[in-house]
Order: sequence, then structure tokens, then C-alpha cells
Amino acid sequence: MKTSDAMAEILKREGVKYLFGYPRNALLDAAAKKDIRTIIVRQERTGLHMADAVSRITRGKIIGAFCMQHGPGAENAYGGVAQAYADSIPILVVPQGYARKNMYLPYNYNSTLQMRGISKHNEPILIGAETPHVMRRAFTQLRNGRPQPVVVEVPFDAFLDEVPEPLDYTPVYASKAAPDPESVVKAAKIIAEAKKLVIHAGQGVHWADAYKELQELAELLGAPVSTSLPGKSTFNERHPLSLGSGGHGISGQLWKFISDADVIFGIGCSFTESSFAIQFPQGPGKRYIHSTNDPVDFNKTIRSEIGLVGDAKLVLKALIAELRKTISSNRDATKVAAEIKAVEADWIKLWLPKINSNSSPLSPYRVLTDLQKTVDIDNTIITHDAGSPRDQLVPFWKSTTPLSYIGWGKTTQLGYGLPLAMGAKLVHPEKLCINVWGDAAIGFTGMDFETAVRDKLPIMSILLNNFTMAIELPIMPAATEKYRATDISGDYAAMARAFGGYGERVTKAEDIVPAIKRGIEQTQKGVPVLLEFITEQETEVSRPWLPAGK
Ligand SMILES: Cc1ncc(C[n+]2csc(CCOP(=O)(O)OP(=O)(O)O)c2C)c(N)n1
Ligand SMILES: [Mg+2]
Repeated sequence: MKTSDAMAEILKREGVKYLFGYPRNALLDAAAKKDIRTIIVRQERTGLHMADAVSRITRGKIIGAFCMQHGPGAENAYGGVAQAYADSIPILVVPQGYARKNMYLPYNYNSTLQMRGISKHNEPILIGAETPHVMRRAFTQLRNGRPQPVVVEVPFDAFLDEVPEPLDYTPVYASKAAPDPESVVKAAKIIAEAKKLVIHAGQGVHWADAYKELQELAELLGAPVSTSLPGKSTFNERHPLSLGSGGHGISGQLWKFISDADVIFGIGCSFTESSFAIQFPQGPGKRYIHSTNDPVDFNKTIRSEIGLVGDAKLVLKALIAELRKTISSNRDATKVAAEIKAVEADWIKLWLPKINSNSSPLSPYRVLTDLQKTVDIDNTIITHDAGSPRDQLVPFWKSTTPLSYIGWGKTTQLGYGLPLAMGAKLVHPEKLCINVWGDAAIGFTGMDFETAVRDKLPIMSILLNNFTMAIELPIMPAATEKYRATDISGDYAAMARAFGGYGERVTKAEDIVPAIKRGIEQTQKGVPVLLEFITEQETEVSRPWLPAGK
């Protein structure tokens, strides 16, 4: 068999169900022959983001895979691989390479070299017979340790090599690490004795499927739980102990509790410093216990006293068992829950004018509040985009079920949201899959609304069109005034209709809910939807430590 057929067979054995791609790459046809669904996008980045969604939504049970051609295909793909690398998502990337004799010819793009900085493991197939070994190493890295992209470049002539039969390939295992018992004892003591503990959950809780254990620990200790952007929906945000999740935008209760905390226990999180992450306070009186599956995150910015390396479920189980030696029944959480409620009520009061606004252009806060009230939240998967829509959604949206919110942002590729929703819809056709984005974001991947129509992925896209990059307005006042540099324009509802989808433009507050209902109905009929809300050029974000308007 040829290299391409051997690779397709290996993908099949490893449970890969979809291959996203853009021609030319011999794997596309070989995979189709094996009944792996090929999905052709309109640009490489979209396909990578869709593969990324498949890995996220299935917690790596189905590894997302993407392939593209050498040269421009590989060059164009960089952003999608980089996003998954920064956000720690495992995807298999198979760039076709130039023919072996030309791989190192100046100035041919060589993915093995050029993608090294954005992949966990990177290896070409130079001899077809080595395919099973290269792929075994690739899948082992995808399923073990920190999840991140793996690149297997195949020079186009190597696709035609013969691979010995029968194919010698068995699917690889996924290992888990458990924390060192001595550290667990020390951590449990600090956690048990904390006066104001906050548990902060990251996406490691998703990957370890440790939702039950996270809730058990919180209830045992009567401790509040915050989540990072990628950790959003690891803990039911309607639970009385939830503080919600935060990034650049953050709720009042989350900020108050982490400001007051004496001990913060981070589970399955990286505590990475970023403009789009919670700014954790440090200094006297702040103690951190940090648990992650990769020690590279220890002491990056947040100095921790104890590091617990391991799978989040195993870590939580070990901690719960240790704590139960001294705490026999759940601590009374009434006081903490009442305080969360009171702080939240004070905070939300400040936002009521925007949330209830009847203005036209619309307030984005009103649109997103109405959206939250209208959808069946348990059966919805929603994701934000880069820019203001993220900051307007995250502090206010209360996710209830695991993986019903795809949070992201270690790097922030505009246009990531639509392909994430499309990938999620592929895995969960029964759920309402939504992306919320702005009119700058749609400029990047908007053409792929056509892919949603063509590939029958009836997502619902919520576009907040304010005809500008509102988030950049305070940064570029001179360029805006002199050259209108932040202005953008477009009739995106018409664009959606032109592609064969459902498009509707909404300008009045009383039309928001009926339009959303019409949109949901269309998705149920199998039609992708784009609802274009004409919104104010809103720049205010919930940052409770700053005076309003900053
Ligand atoms: C590929 C890429 N380039 C640049 C940016 C920086 N950036 C973040 S948000 C933004 C503008 C967002 O405008 P829009 O989507 O219209 O949202 P608004 O702020 O207007 O609500 C820019 C330029 C980015 N995140 N990604
Ligand atoms: Mg905008």
C-alpha cells in the first residue's frame, strides 16, 4: 500500500472521523476511501480551527486532523496551528511537503522546520516504510502529556512510496500522571486551614473529565469556584458556589473573592499572565497551590507554594480522600453563597442600564442577555471571538453543562469562533451551536459561512456589527479621526443569504428575541443562520477594579 493509504488506515484505527483540509494533499482522497469524512474549507486556518473544536468537544476521544498542500497551503495554516499550540489543543497536522529533493531548497517553505515553534512534536515521513513508526510517535504525543499540535510533513513524492503489508500499527495508549502523595498531604492541610479559599479551575478539568470531583471538592469545603476562559463550563455557573469565569472582562463577585482570598488552589490551569486572563493578585497574604499536568506552568508568573503534577481527576480524588480524613461532612456553605449573591447583585446593578437598554443602535449587552434568556442553555454550545464580544459575553453568560462554552484566548485569532462552532456542530448535531463575533472578526473567516452551508452545519452566528473595531477606538484616535482607519462596513445578513443560509439584520430591541427564535427554527431545519445585530460602538468592559468607562 502507498504511504497515503497507510496513513488513512492509521487515522481510521486511531478513531479519526473527520479530515479537514484544502487541496492538494494525497491524504484527502485516501481518507475518503476509508470513509473518513473529508471537509474542504475556504482557507486553511478555518480547517485547523474546526479540527481544534473536534478535539476540544470530544476531550481528545476523536483527534481533530487537518491536511493541506506544500507552499501556500502550509504557509496559510500557521495561524491555526499557532492558536492550538498556545491554547494547548491536540490536533494532527499533515502538511504536504515539497518533493524530497527540494525540501531544503531556498526558499521553499519547510513545515518540519518552520512549524517547530508551534508544535509539540514535528517529524517528516521521508521513507514511506517508516509511516507506522512516525505515526505511532505522533499519536503518542497527541494522547500523552500536554495536549498540543503534532506536525507530520509528507513530501509529495513520499506519499507514493510503498509501505510493507500487513500494516504494523496498533492504536496507542493515553497515560495519566498522579501527584506525589507527600505534596497532596501538604496541600490538603493548607487548603483545609484556609480562611478564604478560592478554587480556580482551568481546562485541565475538561480534559480529565473531572467535573464531578471539582464539584465534590467545592461542596466539601464550601469554597467558591472561579474558572479561566478555557475552564468555563467546568463548573455549573448557576451553582451557589460559582464565581463565574473571567478574562479581560470579569464579574464583580469573581474579582472580590480572588482579591480577598488567602489561598487560591488552581486545578488544571496554567495561571498564564495575559491581557485576556484574570490578573491574579500576588504578595503578602496570598498563597497559591498549583496543579497542572505540565510543570512548565509552575512559577511562570504566579509563585506557588506547592505544585501538584497530574491529571486533574486524579489530583482532585487524592485531595478529597486526604481532606476527608479530617472533614467528615460538607462544610456549611450558606454564608459564602449569600456573600457571592450579594456581591453579584451589587455588581449587576451597575450593568442593568446596558442589559435592559432599548437603544438603537442596540447595546451588545442587551443582545447577549436576550440570547441567554432565549436559548436552551443546557443544550447550547457557545463560543466568543477575539475583541469586545468576548469581554461582553464571558462575565455575564452562565454556562451550566460541561463543554457548553468553548473558552479560549492564549493567543486570539480573530475569526476563530465560527469554525469552533462549526466543529462543535459536527460532533453535536443535536445541540444549538453559536459563535458570537464582531464585524472585524467576520473579515477573517466569514467566507467559511459558505462551508457551513455546503457541509450542512446549521450553526447560529451572532454578529455584533458596529461598523468599527470598537476595541481599537481608544488606541487609534488620531488614525480614526484623520483617515477613518477603524471604520469597516458590510451587509453580512445579505452575505449569509447569498451563500444559501438564513440572514437577518436586527436594529430594534423588541426584534431581538423574535429574531433569535426564528434563527433557532432555521437551524432546526438544517439551515445555517447569521443574525446581524446593529450595535453601539461599545467600549466599556466589566473590570470591577476600574472606574466605569476605563
Ligand atoms: C488575526 C488578528 N489580528 C488582530 C487582532 C487584534 N484585534 C483584537 S480585537 C480587534 C478588533 C475587533 O473588532 P470587532 O470584531 O469589530 O469587535 P468590536 O470591538 O468592534 O466589538 C483587533 C484588531 C486579533 N485578535 N487577531
Ligand atoms: Mg466591530
